[in-house]
Amino acid sequence: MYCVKQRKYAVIILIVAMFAVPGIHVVSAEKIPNWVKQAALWYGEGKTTEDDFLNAIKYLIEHEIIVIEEKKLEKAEVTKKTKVANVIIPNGNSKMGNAGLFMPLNLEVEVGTTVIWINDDVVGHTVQSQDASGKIIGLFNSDMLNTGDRFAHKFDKEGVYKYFCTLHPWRVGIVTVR
Ligand SMILES: [Cu+2]
Repeated sequence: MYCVKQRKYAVIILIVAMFAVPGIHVVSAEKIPNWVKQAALWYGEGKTTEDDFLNAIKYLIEHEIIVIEEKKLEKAEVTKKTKVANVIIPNGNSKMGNAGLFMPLNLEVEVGTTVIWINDDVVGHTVQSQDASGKIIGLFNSDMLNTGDRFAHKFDKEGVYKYFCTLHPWRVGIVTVR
């Protein structure tokens, strides 16, 4: 008798707790099948096993009657996070000539991509955005990047973006955003 009472409380606490947790909510109470309600009731009365009761809750989650929003949020975050592309500033980038070009020289990305410049050279560089005539504009402008340093900029609009290094102004690169 005492045991049944305890189970009743346990069921009530469990159900209240489930609905109180942020991110978990019941889409429609009418969608809860009668056998699930019966399973909860029987479990409370000690007439069925814990497994049956847990299976009933599992059914509600699998059929999205109970929706756990955090799971969906995480998926959306992952999709956002994948839009990243790198430009390597390679060894020899400071020298004039065709060695040590930015890799890639013209990076093509989708709108919303975060571009990360990584200095792999033994000397420092900067990344400065330019207009078509070669003048520095304040769109994306790094500080001095020493070996191993990174600089990131997110591109939210289509366009062809030119940049160069103020220390080695012959060294230019392009980011094309589609
Ligand atoms: Cu440089």
